[in-house]
Amino acid sequence: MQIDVITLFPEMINQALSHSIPARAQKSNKVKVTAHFLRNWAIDKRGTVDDTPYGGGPGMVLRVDVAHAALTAVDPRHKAHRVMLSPDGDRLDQKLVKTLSEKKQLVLLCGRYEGFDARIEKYVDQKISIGDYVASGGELPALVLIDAVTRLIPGVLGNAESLEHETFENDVTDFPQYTRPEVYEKVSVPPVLLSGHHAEITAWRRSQQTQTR
Ligand code: 4H3
Repeated sequence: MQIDVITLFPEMINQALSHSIPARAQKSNKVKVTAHFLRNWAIDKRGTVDDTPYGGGPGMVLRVDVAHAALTAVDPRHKAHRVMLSPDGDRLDQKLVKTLSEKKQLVLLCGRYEGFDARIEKYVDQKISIGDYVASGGELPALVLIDAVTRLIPGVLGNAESLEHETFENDVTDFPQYTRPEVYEKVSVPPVLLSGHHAEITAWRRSQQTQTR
């Protein structure tokens, strides 16, 4: 999968994806994330990408011509699924993450300030929100989306990180896990887990799982 991120802070994207599972996914060529600096499509040599809002009010609005030029440069034939991170978008849940993980290319458009000129909506396929709160920019929401999507791409997770029992897979929560010490501040590990009876352990774990849908 190819993921292109259009942002005023490309280093936020590159830095966050340089660790752990997302880093390994990129090294193995199963996913390639490219961060593009929105200012490269500025209207002038000063690097202008925004302007004051028509009708007045505080803050600055990102220009639609600049954002459209960036989208066209990154995805000239509109082959990609173009997503803008926005607090009023479709809520990101594991089902949407799964759908996104099956795309060949995603383009993620990250706003700052008061957001993009509303006319940008014509040039994106979907607005997505990671939850009902406002962040200072679209980058952190984009990173949450990238992390969740990337780990569903076949071959990205190793055996030790298998999706098999994970929450949302099979529509149930994961079961509680324990490790040493056997007793901590008078609280013991459930005895069944120390019993060595595999059928009983499996049954107990099932009893601990609840439906997610
Ligand atoms: C997405 C984007 C929250 C989310 C975002 C979310 C900054 C959108 C700016 C950016 C606009 C102001 N906040 N819940 N913030 O997924 O470009 O809204």
